[in-house]
Amino acid sequence: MRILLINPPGKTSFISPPLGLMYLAASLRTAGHQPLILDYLLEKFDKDSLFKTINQGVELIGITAVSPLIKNALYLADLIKKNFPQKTIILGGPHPTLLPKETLKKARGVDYIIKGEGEKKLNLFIQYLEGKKSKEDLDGVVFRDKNKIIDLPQKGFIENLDELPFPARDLVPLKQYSPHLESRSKPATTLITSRGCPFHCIYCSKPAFGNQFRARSPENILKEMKLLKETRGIKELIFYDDSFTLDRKRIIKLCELLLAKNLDIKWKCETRVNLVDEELLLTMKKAGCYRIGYGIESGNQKILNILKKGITIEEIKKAVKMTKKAGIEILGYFMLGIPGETEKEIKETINFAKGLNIDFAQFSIATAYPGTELYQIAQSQEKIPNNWETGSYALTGQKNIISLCELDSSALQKYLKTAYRSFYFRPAYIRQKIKNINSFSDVSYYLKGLKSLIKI
Ligand code: B12
Ligand code: SF4
Repeated sequence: MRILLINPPGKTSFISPPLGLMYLAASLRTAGHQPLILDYLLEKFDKDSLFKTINQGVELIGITAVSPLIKNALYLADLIKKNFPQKTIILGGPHPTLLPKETLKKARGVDYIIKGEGEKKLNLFIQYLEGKKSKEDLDGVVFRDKNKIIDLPQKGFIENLDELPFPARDLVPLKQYSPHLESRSKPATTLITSRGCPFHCIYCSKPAFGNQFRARSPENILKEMKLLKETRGIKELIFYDDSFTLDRKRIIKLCELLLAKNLDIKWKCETRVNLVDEELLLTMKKAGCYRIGYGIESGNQKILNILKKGITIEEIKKAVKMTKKAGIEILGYFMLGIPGETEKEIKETINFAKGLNIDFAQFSIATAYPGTELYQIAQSQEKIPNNWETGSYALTGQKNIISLCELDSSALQKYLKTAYRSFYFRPAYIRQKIKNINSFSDVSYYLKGLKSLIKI
């Protein structure tokens, strides 16, 4: 079957290859189907060319949606349905997984929602369309039945991630993406090596992959890295795992393999401050890691506790010290405007960020995504207006934000700007960066990094 997978148009800070759709496509191909991908975050949306593609034998259309893009995803589904009423349209991804029934109620153009990890479920669903399976066999599918919405439970997660074929990167123009704050070496691309997270940060929506951590083996990761280097000349990799170092032994083993095979690829990752130690960081540095992003969030312990972040100010300081000692750059993520946060505590976070010895900082305004504990808190405090439309969630840097704290949204926006300016335009910071410049490529790296952050 010919299947078109679509990333809806919208705004984003960085345009990354759509790993979710590429994973789906790879599994579809293994099952003998012909998948195509249209990524409207990257390429300009053009109705005529979309219709032309659909007319070339496409039978099934799958659209992905994170919450900020749900409005656009539903618009696209309606548009396609109106023009191709006979085609089956499925919606998947984090937003419909979080709010399956509510989404399907609004989505006249959508026939089915598939919740959670899609690789196996989508193949099963196609077998159902082909008459090889019955409705009872379906997994995590939501559909209309007369006037009712039937929401079938998910039957579990994919236990062995090594079984999955590598993402179908050949279906997207890989070179055109710019995935993340400026890279040291080019070409760079992304990969993901684990799914699921056992922590409980109240702002996080992690429904697709659940609480149970599952990870690919070091050997399987090495195979993908090698393939990317040999077939595409990739020089840098960005790991998109939620907490890359959650299984310490796995990462040590991966680093040993990278060193033994002399892969010579630069890489960066994200993790939690309580999941690193000196030996691990030194090994990662030797194996090519040059930057770690830590979710630091706040400089105030009370706020970290409200967020249920499960880390302490001391752990943050210790991780920063060890990481710098290992020679690895640090990108700190911070959040402003948490419920219960005062103006004084927002200033404390900004000053904390400046006082830490970190190389980059990214500040965001706390956003309550549906399905999260933060959303429930915001709702109980009547911070979410009744007429708030699905899809108007704040993207970093957008103006239509809802303040969840005591400040109003324009004051919060002002603090966001202050945070960036006072972090990046400090004389001490500028002096430090100039001292680190060893070549023209270093100048270009810092300038481009700064430019992409200021755009946020
Ligand atoms: C890397 C990343 C980014 C990157 C790159 C995004 C990208 N295009 O790949 C950047 C930094 C740009 C980013 C930005 C944002 N992100 Co982000 N991001 C992630 C992260 C860490 C990994 C994404 C990924 O590659 N996953 C791996 C793939 C395999 O998973 P997947 O895409 O979910 O796809 C699987 C299933 O969802 C499902 N599926 C997906 N689509 C479809 C479609 C069909 C038809 C079917 C059947 C199934 C299906 O099957 C796939 C395979 O199993 C996730 C967290 C996570 N662990 O997933 C957050 C996450 C997706 N991001 C999130 C958020 C909130 C954002 C921002 C809004 C942040 C902000 N305030 O600016 C923006 C939105 C940008 C945008 N317009 O899209 C939330 C989304 C929550 C929500 N309610 O939608 C997540 C879940 C983080 C979290 N835990 O809260 N993000
Ligand atoms: S923010 Fe990160 S550590 Fe916290 S629950 Fe989400 S994925 Fe896990």
